[in-house]
Formats: sequence, C-alpha cells, structure tokens
Amino acid sequence: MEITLVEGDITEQRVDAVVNAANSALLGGGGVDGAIHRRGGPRVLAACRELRATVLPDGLPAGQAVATTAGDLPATWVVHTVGPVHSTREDRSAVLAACHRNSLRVAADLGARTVAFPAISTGVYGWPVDSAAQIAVRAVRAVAAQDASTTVGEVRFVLFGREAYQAFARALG
Ligand code: AR6
Repeated sequence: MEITLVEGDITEQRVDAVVNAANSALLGGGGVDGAIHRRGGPRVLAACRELRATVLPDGLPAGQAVATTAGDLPATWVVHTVGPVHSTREDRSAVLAACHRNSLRVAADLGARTVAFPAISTGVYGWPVDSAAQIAVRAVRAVAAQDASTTVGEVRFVLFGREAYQAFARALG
C-alpha cells in the first residue's frame, strides 16, 4: 500500500473512493463535507438520507465509516466517517485512528484500489494538524502492515493548503 500526498481539492480526485470528514447526522455540513456534497450532488444526499432512515437512525458514531455513491464526483464511492472533536482533557487519538482503519475496511469491502483522505478533524473539529497527520499516517501504515486482504494499493492524502501538506510530509518522514 503506497501513501501519496497531494495539495489540492479532494473533490477533483479521480479515485475509487473519497473519504468524507462528515458529522454524525450525515446530512452535509461545512468544510470538506460541504464541498463533497456540492460536487457530488443530490444522489449523495439521497443515499445518506436512506442510511439514516434504515440502518443508522441515530446517525454515524465517531470513528465509524459507511459508504454511499459518489454521485457526480469523479470517484465511485464516498466513504463517510466522523472524526473526533479535538479535546485537551481527553485523548481521542484512538478514535481518529479508527476513522482511517474503518474507512479503509469499508473501501476494501467495495474493492477500491485508490482511496483519497482529507485531513480528518483538522478543520471545524479543531485537531492540531501535525498531531492529526501523525495519527493518520500511523493508522494507514498499520493497515498496510496487518491487512493482507485489502484491495487498496494507494492511499492519497489530499491536503487543503501548504500547512496541512507540510504536516503530512513531516509525518511521512
Ligand atoms: N479538499 C480537501 N480538503 C479540504 C477541502 C477540500 N475541498 N475543504 C476543506 N478541507 P473540516 P472536520 C480541509 O472542517 O475538522 C463539517 O461541517 C480543511 O482545510 O472539513 O473533520 C462536517 O459536517 C481541513 O484541513 O472537517 C462536520 O460537522 C480538513 O479538510 C465538521 O465539519 C478537515 O476540515 C467536521 O470537522
């Protein structure tokens, strides 16, 4: 499993699966979630509503992941995950790692070969980007080392802005 870094807009990536930093309601929001729903169009929202009406009546808990169509995005699926809100009182890094692990599992169950991730939790949810980058890279490397059955050959972190890109470049080493 190769890890690559791109500075840019995740909604422009031609990949099998795009990971969305959603919220538990799964009905859209700001940041990358807003961008994905805008570019993905009504089919993405309809699929999220369907999940809420059936298997996820209480929404998607933080750390878990679920897939929908990617609608009008140049991708096949959107994998929605919910990052943890950063806290100084409690260490929630295991939840952030779980977002990456579970998103990759959902993507592999669909047969995805290329998966794009944003810097989950580093916007509205307030996670310092250097710390988030280390947790994200470590979590992906753990899957690469441990999950022999994964179909995913490339994990592409798509970073919005220079600062986030450099944080992930440092984390990759
Ligand atoms: N492509 C790539 N990265 C992006 C894009 C984009 N088009 N737009 C923003 N980012 P955030 P969170 C970066 O706030 O912190 C939403 O309202 C952004 O610069 O999108 O997990 C949800 O509905 C930052 O580095 O996600 C939730 O309520 C990163 O994506 C809440 O925000 C994540 O920032 C989730 O907060």
